[in-house]
Amino acid sequence: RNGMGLRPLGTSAAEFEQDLLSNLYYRRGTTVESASTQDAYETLALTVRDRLAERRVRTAAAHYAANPRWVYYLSAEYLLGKQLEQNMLYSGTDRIARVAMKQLGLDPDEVEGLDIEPGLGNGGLGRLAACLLDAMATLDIPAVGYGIRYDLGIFKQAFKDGAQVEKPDDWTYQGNPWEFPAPDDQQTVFFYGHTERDENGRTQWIPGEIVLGEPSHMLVPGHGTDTVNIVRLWRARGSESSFDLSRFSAGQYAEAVDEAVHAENISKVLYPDDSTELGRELRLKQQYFLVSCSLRDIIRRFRLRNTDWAEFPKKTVIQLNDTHPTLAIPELMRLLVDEEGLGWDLAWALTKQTFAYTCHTLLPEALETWPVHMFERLLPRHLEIVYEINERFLAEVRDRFPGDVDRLRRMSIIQEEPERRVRMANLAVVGTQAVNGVAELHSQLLAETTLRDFADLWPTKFHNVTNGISPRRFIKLANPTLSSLITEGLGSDAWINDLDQLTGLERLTGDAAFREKWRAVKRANKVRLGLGDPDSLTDVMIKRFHEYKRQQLNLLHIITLYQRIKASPGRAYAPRTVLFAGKAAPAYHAAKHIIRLINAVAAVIDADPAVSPYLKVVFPPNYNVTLGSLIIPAADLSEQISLAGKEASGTGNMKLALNGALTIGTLDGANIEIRDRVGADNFFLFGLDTPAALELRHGGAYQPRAFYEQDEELRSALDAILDGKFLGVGREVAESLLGRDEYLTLADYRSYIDCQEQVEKAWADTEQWTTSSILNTARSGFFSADRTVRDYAAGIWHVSPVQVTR
Ligand code: 26M
Repeated sequence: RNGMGLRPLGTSAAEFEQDLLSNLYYRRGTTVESASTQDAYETLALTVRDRLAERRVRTAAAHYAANPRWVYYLSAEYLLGKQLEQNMLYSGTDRIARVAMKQLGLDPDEVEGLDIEPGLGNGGLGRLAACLLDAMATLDIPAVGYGIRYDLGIFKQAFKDGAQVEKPDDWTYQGNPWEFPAPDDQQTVFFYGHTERDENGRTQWIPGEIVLGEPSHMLVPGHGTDTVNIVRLWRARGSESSFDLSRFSAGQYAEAVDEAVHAENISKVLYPDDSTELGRELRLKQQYFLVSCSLRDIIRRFRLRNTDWAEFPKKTVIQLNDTHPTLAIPELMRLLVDEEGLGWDLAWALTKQTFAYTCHTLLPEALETWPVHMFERLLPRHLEIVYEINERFLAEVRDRFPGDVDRLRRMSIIQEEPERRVRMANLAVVGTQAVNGVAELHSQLLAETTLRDFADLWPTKFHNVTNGISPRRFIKLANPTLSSLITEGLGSDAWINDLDQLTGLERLTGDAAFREKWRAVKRANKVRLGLGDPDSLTDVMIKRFHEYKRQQLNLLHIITLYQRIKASPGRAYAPRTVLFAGKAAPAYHAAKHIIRLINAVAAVIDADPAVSPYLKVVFPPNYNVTLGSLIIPAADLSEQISLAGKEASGTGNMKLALNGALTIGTLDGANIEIRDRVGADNFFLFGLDTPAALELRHGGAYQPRAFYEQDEELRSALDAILDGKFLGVGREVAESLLGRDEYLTLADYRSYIDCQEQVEKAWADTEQWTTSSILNTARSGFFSADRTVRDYAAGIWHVSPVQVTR
């Protein structure tokens, strides 16, 4: 019996089989003979989950006993990926579960196929949150992730006549076996209303709407440890008073639930934008809902073991994933000053010490600001607090830089012109003890450009923490055959939790048999993916569609190749499969035009027998963590071609390099660090660097037409689009490039085309290519999220592990 007085769950296939039968019977109310595949799936999930639940209970007990310093990760988005496979691996049941299912006559692949990915995020920022949770658990760091349980996740992408159409992602339609409801920890959230001062001069917020926050959590197990942390997600509910009994009694049934439905809209849907701020009130409401519920929960947990507010920052660090949860700063001030009665100065000192902020962008249009009038209507007390924070802050700036009004205007949390808005990034910098960018270049540019004034004022506040990825999900689970080969080559699987050990592969580059096996694995992964010729160069660009990422540059290369093949059909071209995958924000028309044009070019090439043996463009719809995990292991070439200075870090670049793809890329984000590590010989570099791009863009003299006129191949590619050669679509794309070309695509065209020729030459030398591929894997250990979390722990969080023992 274990510490809870329970019979421990078995570790053999026979015991697992018994537990499947028992769960099928008692938790689904059925038997193997009459079970549907859905019954079998839910039962398998519960049987796996049970094996983690015991670790979870022990983790909670160990954490309670230690009363440690906690990391609370606040994020509006999580892209956790499918849970079943991961939880089988982490609970050590992957093998026995499959044996047991076969024993019961169930098809494991069919049953596992019903597992659904929770798509509660847009892209890089949401997936990073999931990778950091994975690494924190693996490193035994006491942590809780807080987020929103959206009813509808990121939309499902389909193509109709080559154009993106969006469908709702009702991810819990069949239920969600991974979720633990926690109704006892429900919270109450206020909105609207007004403020009043009571007789003691204390401020009270009288709300105009009250909404309930209903928590549930999912398990976040560590790999190779007993730690199981949680991610707690909040769902909005109408409060009891929002049900209008008098209306119901009067027969107005729909009207009676109006208010409750309205409240529940808060967690209805994830906003599918990943860079432009729309300024919608419901989005602000979502942000405050997350913040209010999570802070109350954090304080509840603090109080289980502590009484003194002075201890709060010693026991708590709250990491803000971008500005989305920045309302937590004025909210903690409100709780401390209005509800707890602390003086402003003490409350402010505690607040600042508690928070840290990660910035994920440099794009000015991605910096969140909220109209003051909207902010004031929804959160009247928070606006007063923000004003007070701002006044005291500006006094400090005035002290340091007397007479510098322009600086005051730039640094103010309130933007005055052309309309009054609250600048969330300024609030986040002012209210935290540490600010970090997500790659070396990005952190440097933040301090020199976007947040320059703040770095002048507080130079030591600014940090870099280069992003990382979970080696468990992005190589062990995604690429099982390569993982086995690596384990065979290194003689142990310890590399999975200590990714620097991959350097041991370097010496195997000299082993012809190993290289042969390496190639065979890559080929088998292409066969598994099932798109395009497995012997062709598989050229992969997988990421959200955005003009700064420059999918259009890749497309211009494809058109150029197409035209070269058409012009000289006799030559021997190395077959290439170019794979795109990614979603565009539904309202981002320029990005959608690029998608439409890619699909048109793919169709034209497919229909042309002179070209199709050499060139194929594929665009599987609905890119998500699951599809990524299938594509990444099959890639030979990784396209990381953003305009230098625009991509904060990128993490797909790391996943692809780790899986042995060679990168063609600019000196942007983490590409620079990848190239530094894998070596310039194993990386295809092209394009303007950041200073050159800034000079060209802001020098004011950039004329995309000049590049068009000077470069015959470029002109011919754009003319083909303008002449309607690709089903008549995509003129908007060409016109935008010839008009403003915001992201200097035409300026980088020639350099990119020439670099792609180098790729083609390198591909022809199979053995050398394989060596480079192995070296990419061998030298990518730095990009483990375990290293990222260690960096946060040492430089920002100042937390240490808590061991969970038997
Ligand atoms: C904003 C307003 C309204 C609705 C949604 C948003 C929003 C949502 C997500 C804005 C930005 C969002 O994410 C940005 C993002 O994913 N940034 C990426 O972060 C990665 C992890 O740090 C980096 O690797 C990428 O370079 C960066 O683009």
